[in-house]
Amino acid sequence: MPLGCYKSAVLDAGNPGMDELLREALGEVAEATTIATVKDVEVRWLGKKGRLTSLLKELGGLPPESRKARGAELNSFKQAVEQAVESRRIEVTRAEADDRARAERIDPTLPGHSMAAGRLHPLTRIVAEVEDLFERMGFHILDYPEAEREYFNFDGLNIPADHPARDTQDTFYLPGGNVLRTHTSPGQVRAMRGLTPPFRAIFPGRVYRCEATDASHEHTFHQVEGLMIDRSVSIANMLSSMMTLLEGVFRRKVEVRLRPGFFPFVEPGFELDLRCMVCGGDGCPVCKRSGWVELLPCGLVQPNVIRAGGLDPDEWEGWAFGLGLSRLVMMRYGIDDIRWLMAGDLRFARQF
Ligand code: FA5
Repeated sequence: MPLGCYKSAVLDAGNPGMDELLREALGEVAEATTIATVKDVEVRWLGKKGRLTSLLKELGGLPPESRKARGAELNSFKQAVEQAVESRRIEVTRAEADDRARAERIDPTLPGHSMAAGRLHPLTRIVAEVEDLFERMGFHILDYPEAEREYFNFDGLNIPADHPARDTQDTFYLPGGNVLRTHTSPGQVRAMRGLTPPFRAIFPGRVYRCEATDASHEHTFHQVEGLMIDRSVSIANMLSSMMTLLEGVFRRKVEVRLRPGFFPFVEPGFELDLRCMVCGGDGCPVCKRSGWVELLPCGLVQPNVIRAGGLDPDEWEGWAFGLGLSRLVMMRYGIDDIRWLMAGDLRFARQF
């Protein structure tokens, strides 16, 4: 039976007390605005200790002739309140769901949070370019340990035990006959032992030296070693590979100078210097006011090193270079202090 019928049935029963009560109950139901308050009203009227229950308890004390009519009246009252509570519960549940949906509404037209895009470190970029250049010239790209056996870092490279390069000022010694490699040259002996000649390879990597830092010196920096082993190699071929590298990185002709250089693992040895690109050759802290930057030592591989690599120096020759990659990056981007490269400063990295 619809609510209105119960209502009129009770209201029309001619009992002003019940009419009043029903109005009061329905008023409370209508005022409940949450599930919890609807429940409160239900308990207050229909619960075990509710007002209707106490009225029902009074039925037993009535004379039998009026008990039936009173019982029917209370029953109608009960049904009217129950139905009102149920309808109100449905309304309030819907209203609460609507409120929640409104509060949680997503507006897809609002601008999103912008994500900061990362950048490649300039060293990473140049390594990728150098690797690409040499790969196209048929070179292997190799990778060797940074924590290196003393043997490969020194002895195998014809650097005897009393050589100044072994001085503790230059080398970070590790336990068990190991060092943090001071250059990428240990890869020369490893490559000769690992590859079948003839071959050509480069090995880029991080190297460590226990030395004071300044605008062009770091304790941790990067080099790229180049090595070619064949039955007969030429200095001209070595120089042309190095110029291909430099002109590939700078995308133009560059000014260099070649002078003799001494390294126990090459003979003859050379130093290839680059006209300083930070000051244009006028002189600055990077080039130590000389206008030239030491960049690319090189030479023909010393026979003892070929031997350490397990090859016969009467049968095989080689050339090698050791590019100062960190300084190359400085020249390419005009960076006036090498210490920026490893500083981890985002203001620096964001410029590339
Ligand atoms: C060597 O390390 C040799 N292994 C290079 C070599 C390889 C010679 C093969 C012959 C044949 P040197 O110590 O000069 O050489 O370092 C090579 C280059 O690394 C330098 O020309 C310079 O560009 C760079 N370099 C050297 N020391 C530092 C440093 N502390 N900080 C930054 N760059 C450096």
